[in-house]
Order: sequence, then C-alpha cells, then structure tokens
Amino acid sequence: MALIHRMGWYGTLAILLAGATSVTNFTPAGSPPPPESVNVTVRTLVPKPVQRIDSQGSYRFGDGSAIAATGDARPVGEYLANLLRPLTGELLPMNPKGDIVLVVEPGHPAGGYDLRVRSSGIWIAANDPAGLFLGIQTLRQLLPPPVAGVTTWAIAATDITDFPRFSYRGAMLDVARHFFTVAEVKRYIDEIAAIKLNVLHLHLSDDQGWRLEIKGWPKLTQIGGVTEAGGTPGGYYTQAQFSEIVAYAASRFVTIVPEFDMPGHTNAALASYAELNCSGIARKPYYGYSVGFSSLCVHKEITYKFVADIVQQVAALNPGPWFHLGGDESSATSLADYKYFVDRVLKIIADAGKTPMGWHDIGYAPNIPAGTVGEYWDYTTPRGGSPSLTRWILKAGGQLVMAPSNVAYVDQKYSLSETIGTKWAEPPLTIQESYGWDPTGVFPSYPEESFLGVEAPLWTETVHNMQEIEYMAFPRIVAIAEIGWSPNADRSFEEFAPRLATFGVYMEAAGINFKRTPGVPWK
Ligand code: TNX
Repeated sequence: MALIHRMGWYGTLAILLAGATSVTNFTPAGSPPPPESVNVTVRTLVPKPVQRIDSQGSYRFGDGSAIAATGDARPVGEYLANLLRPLTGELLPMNPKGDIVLVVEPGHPAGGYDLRVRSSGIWIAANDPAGLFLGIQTLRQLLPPPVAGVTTWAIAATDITDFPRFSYRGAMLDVARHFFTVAEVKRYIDEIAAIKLNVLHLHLSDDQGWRLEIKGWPKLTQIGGVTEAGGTPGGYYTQAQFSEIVAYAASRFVTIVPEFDMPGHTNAALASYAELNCSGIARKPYYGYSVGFSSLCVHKEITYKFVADIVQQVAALNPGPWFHLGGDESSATSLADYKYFVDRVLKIIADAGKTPMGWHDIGYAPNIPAGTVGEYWDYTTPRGGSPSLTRWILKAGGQLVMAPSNVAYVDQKYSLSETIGTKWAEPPLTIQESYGWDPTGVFPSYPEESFLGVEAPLWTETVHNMQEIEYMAFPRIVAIAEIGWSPNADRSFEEFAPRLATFGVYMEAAGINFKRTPGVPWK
C-alpha cells in the first residue's frame, strides 16, 4: 500500500521527469533538483493574502522531505504531517533538520504568518502557533488539489506575508433548530478553519431545542433536548461531548462562542421547567418556525439562578473569552423587562470572568460592561433602532461583530426557486452580494476599532444535515472569510471569482457539497 501511494506521490513524478523504470529511482531533497521540465502551476488563494511575490523555481516533495517543527511549533507540524499523509502514503517524518521548516518566534505579522517556498525547502514562521496554523492553510492551497491523477507534488516558489484585517472571523451554526452531531460539528470546524475563520459560534438553545447538558437541570436535555424543528428527534451534547468539541476546535485554533439565547427564544427551557414560566405552567414543546413568542420570567429569582448555572458551567468548560446571551427578537418580553433582564445577565457573565456577547438588541440595556460585543444582524443599510443600539454598545466601550442579515446570513436562499433556505432578509443572497460589502462601510462614521470582526450565521430551520449545511455555507462563507481577512482596497468580485473557482476544485476533493453559484467560472 505504501508503495502504491508513493508511486502516486513521487514515483510517477520521477517517471515523468526522468523516464525512470523504477519507482524508487528518485532524487531525494537536498540532492540536485530534477530538471524543471514539469511546469508547476502557480495556485491562487482564498482568502487573498496581503502580499505575495512569486519567483522562479519550485519545491518538490520527495522522500527526503521532512518537517522541522520543534517546541511550540511541534503540534502544528504534526497536524501538517497528518494532512499530507493521504498524499504521501506515509507520515511525512518530523526531523529537526528537515526542509519544511515551521518556526514560532517574534517578529512576524500580528495574527498572521510569513511563508517562503524555494527549491530547497519551505519555511513558515509566525509569532504563535495560531499564525503558523494559518500559514499551513495557505500551504494546502499552494499544493495541487488532492485529487486522483495528480502526479507532481510541487509548489511554485513564492514569498507571502499575510495577516488578517479582523481578529474575529466567525461562522455561526444553529444546532438548536436542527441538531448536529459532534462529528458533524468537527467537520464544519475543519471546513471553516481551512478558509482562516477562527471562531465557531454555536447557537445552543432556542424554542425548538436545548442542546447542552446543564448539571442540576436534567430536564433541559430530557425534555428540551429531544425535540427539533419539524418534529424530528433532536439531541444534545453531554458536557464531555461539548468539551470534545472545544478541544477539537482548539486544535484548529478555532474559539467556540457558546450562545444560549434569552430571554426570548426559550420555549425549550420553558417546556422543560414549569418554574421558569411566569404562569408556573410548563409550555408545550415547539416544532415550528416562528420567532418572538417565548420569554423567561424576568421577575422570578429562579430565572437568575438558572442563568448563573448555565453561565458558570459553560465558563468552566470553555476557555474562550466570550459568552453569547442571544437577546434577539424578544417580542414577548416588555422593553422594561428586557432592559432589567439583560442588565442582570450581562453582570452574571462578567462576574463569571467572560466577555458578554449578544445580538445588537442588547444595546437596549442601560449598563453594558466595557468590552461587550454586539453582533449586528440588521441590513447593510441600517434601519429602525439599529444605529442607536450599536452606538450605545460602542459608547460603553464595546465592539461590533458584523453579520448583516442581507449579506452574511447564509441561511438565506440562493434564489427564490431553491427548496432550502429562509427568505426574510432580502433574498436571493447571491455570491456577488455576499462578497460585495464592507463591514466598516455599514457604519462609516464609527472608528475602525469599533469593529472586532465578521461572522456568517447559518440558521437551520430548513437545514437538516451536513450536506445541506455545506450547500448553504459554501461558497458564500468563503466570501465572508475573505472580507474578514483581506485588505478591503484589494478586493473585487471579478478578481475573486476565478480564485473561488480554483478553490472549488479543493472543495470538491474534500467532498464539500457546495453550490455552483452563477457568475463563478467553476471548473
Ligand atoms: C432571525 S436576526 C433570527 C433567527 C432566525 C433567523 C432565520 C436573529 C438574531 N435571529 O432566530 O433563525 O432569522 O433567518
């Protein structure tokens, strides 16, 4: 088996280059390079790097290739070795004298990396392992797509200096409307990490389901955990499974943002515990698609015991800095009650040592702790109260994550004839529209530091499985990833489209069920 793999990987190259008769007759790295008779394709990248200078020559993988990654770089080196394994047929060895050098050291771009490819080797350096990991994602796209028939495992020489525009580059997955397994969430983490997203926001509770075990509140999962939209069986994560997701995300340098939506979007909790209702009567489970009809009982103390238990347990399970309290569409809570409730919950979160995050509606709260993150969901042309709500969050020393629903909500239909997707935020949401906006341009008068980053939410009322997750997210989430990463002045859809088409070949090789959106020259 190893031999067959090696043939595919290097031996075939040796045959092509030298007309060799034996697959073991190859030139190890370090020896004179094989003749440059094979044109090595210069491969484009998504997201687009900040600076790239290509040059003559290429690096060719061979049996002499080895990864040099010591100290803090070592785990990322092992990750790279595992990635290349399907190509090489055996684990690419780790060797401190290897020619694929990964370095963690100061002096590189903040949040990013430097990468060089030469005929003599590959060098990636970053200030921290997270930056190195991002450099590896670039390296993956510089390699040929891992499809059958590729014979030349080589990379054209290049110098890349790259760093993100925003530190927060998120995807949101709604596991409440439909439940997704640990394996599915892990797959999504790998998919978003490949395009340099570094946050996965999990929407863990809503009217249709409660998705995390909370100690002392067993009925949340016994009753709230077994339902989902449409009436099919739901599911939930045990705390151990949640920790498994958090640890897997950390291995991909992805931070989990746990969201428990409140005071509205709480029917599943209200169905589980009668005492959380003002009436003292448990609500019926909900399988539908409406919003804005449920509320925790704001003037009962048990409500705050409930919230504190969730916040504290989740804070202990998740090292990430943020706890997201939702706070959207609380139409069944009076404004006075909403303000009182959100103020108290913001304090519970801050007291647990976490930075509060919420949909921008939390800007109604009178007392917002400094650092609080408001997630903006209104349109790219702000309407109604959204300018004053966001301004209040900023005035309190907070920041915004931009997820305008008319361009970043990847649950919106691609076209009105699609069967999957919702259609309230001005669909169709085409790839051109997902790409063609600037987060800071939504509020041009706010200073640049008001914007922590961007996010692509995937609500799942109409999304049932991994295939449908991928279909809705890809390729539009690639557009959002580039908006979050690349300098705005460098971006145009005309230039993005062919790079996206190239990435399509990689998505196909990875088995991602993406939509071949019109306007992109898919291969
Ligand atoms: C709005 S805008 C929601 C979600 C729905 C979504 C469907 C916002 C913060 N919440 O409750 O799932 O629309 O597109």
